[in-house]
Amino acid sequence: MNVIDVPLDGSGLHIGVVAGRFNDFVSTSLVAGTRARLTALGVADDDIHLAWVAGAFEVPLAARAMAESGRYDAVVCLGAVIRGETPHFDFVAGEAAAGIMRAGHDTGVPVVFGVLTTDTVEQAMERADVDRGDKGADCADAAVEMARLLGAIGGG
Ligand code: INI
Repeated sequence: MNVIDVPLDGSGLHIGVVAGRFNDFVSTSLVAGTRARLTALGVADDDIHLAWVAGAFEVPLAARAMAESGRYDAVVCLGAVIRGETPHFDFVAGEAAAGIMRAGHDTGVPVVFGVLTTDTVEQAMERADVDRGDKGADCADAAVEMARLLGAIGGG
């Protein structure tokens, strides 16, 4: 069996990041984790472009615009939808997830899902904290891996 093995090497890649301002104390931590890991993987800081949007509901549209622009090898979507604080949790979280998936599938550009969906603020902070869950870093890994993988397969 031939395994398509891709290096986790971000050098030369251009990465878009979209972050929801809602619950910004969580999103800021996610952005920090993503940026730090992208940098550690060799992505030039100038080649990381960050767009803030109002909330998770707006993330998919901005991510799609970035993906369609042709300027990015992958797009990372970040945000936090916290059940305890919203009666329309399911709509916001569900539409964000579906829209982010569609943005990737429709454009062929990897669009990575880093919108936290939790019951409490504490759970969100635990997952976003760069010294604990560091979900932002996981998303950076996924973005670089998917960009390299699509390149290796020939679809990117
Ligand atoms: N947006 C979030 O990113 N997280 C939330 O928890 C949230 N709550 O609680 O409602 C939220 N709402 C805003 C939404 O994403 C849109 O910005 C707003 O509805 C305007 O379209």
